[in-house]
Amino acid sequence: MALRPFGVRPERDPYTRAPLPSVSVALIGDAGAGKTTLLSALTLALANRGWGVLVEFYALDCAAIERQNGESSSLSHVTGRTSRRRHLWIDCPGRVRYTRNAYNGIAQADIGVLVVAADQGLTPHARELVRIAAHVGVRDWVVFLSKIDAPDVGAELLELSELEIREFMNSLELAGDDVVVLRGAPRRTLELAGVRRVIPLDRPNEAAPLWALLDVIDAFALPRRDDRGAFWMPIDDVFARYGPRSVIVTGKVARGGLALGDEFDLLGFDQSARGVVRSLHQARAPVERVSAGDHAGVWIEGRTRWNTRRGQVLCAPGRGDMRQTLRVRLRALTSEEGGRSTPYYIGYRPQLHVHTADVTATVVESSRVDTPPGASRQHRLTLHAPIFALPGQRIVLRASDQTVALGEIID
Ligand SMILES: Nc1nc2c(ncn2[C@@H]2O[C@H](COP(=O)(O)OP(=O)(O)OP(=O)(O)O)[C@@H](O)[C@H]2O)c(=O)[nH]1
Ligand SMILES: [Mg+2]
Repeated sequence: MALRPFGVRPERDPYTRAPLPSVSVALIGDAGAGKTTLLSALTLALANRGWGVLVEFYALDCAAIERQNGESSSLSHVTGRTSRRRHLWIDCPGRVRYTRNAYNGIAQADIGVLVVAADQGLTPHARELVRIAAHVGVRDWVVFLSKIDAPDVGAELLELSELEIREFMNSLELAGDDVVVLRGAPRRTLELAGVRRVIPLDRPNEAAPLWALLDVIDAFALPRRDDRGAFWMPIDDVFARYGPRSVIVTGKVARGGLALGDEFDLLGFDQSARGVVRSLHQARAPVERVSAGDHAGVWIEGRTRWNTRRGQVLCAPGRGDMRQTLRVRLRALTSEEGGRSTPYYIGYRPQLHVHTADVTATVVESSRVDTPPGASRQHRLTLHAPIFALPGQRIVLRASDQTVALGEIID
């Protein structure tokens, strides 16, 4: 039995109605760079063409803590479309203490938009986030220099910021010389739209950088998706719906597909349960099937928010196993790269991030006793809770709000 849908009506939603390929785009940058404002302005431009629904700034940063502090703390997902693609926009928080949430958004992204405030420049934390994203597989980038209307921002400063960004992207082998750098003032665009929320026709330049951003995103080659393999999807969020003993879990399908009526296993953090898909959603509208690359919502009966959490995965029945020890290959970051300035040793206990999971890990064996900044090592890690993990997956080790090392799972 499929349940009555919640949220938008699919026949009215520009995203679900369009039979177009979809990509997910993460907005990444330091706190106060203007990501949420840019996203709101983008939805304004799309809404003006009937290609999306306007999402106001305060609807993106809507949690009490976000309103109080004037900054994003959790992820926001917004959908829209152009004539060529459907877009899932992910607004990542920029504050250092929310890096865990930003990481979660990065793990779902195909394309990155690096937002840099013209009056702030490329900060160390923005560099850290780009480095992490590039490592976990976000290779297509656009840069948006925002707040060009701020006082003291002149042509010279813009040129300098642009140079610095290109140089940095080159250092990560992200084709910094060719990356498109756009300049705009999204807040001004929103202000000009006034209460009627229409960008004035006599100010075509206001929306130009927004359309240029969409053009660049549509010009990237479509990411390769593995539709054929065994299904698995990391859970990024859990919502209580339809009563106390059922939840909706959301996440981006990593591999394979899932349809109504299919069975699945839910694994991770000491939980292992089997379920049946009774209701599936995409962009809050009901669908019959989702496949690799789609951001999906799956209704699960018989579970609660207390035993279902981010970092667990859904996978094809019997096709996933949980791991409590991992062999990994990694490189410790230097302090210039935002890493530690001193070595760490066997017994070190950082936080391991893999897909949307994060779990405390202990280094129990290492190819050398010490791992100074910049060194490459193989480690055996024991995890404090078993999680679903696959060989070849990229990992990030973090501790005390620092990225300590980047690597991958050997087995
Ligand atoms: N002058 C000017 N200010 C802007 C512009 N865009 C955003 N701002 C201001 O910059 C501040 C931060 O903007 P946000 O969009 O919340 O920044 P954010 O990157 O989402 O920040 P976090 O959520 O904390 O990561 C707000 O006060 C905005 O009003 C712009 O184009 N021009
Ligand atoms: Mg924000």
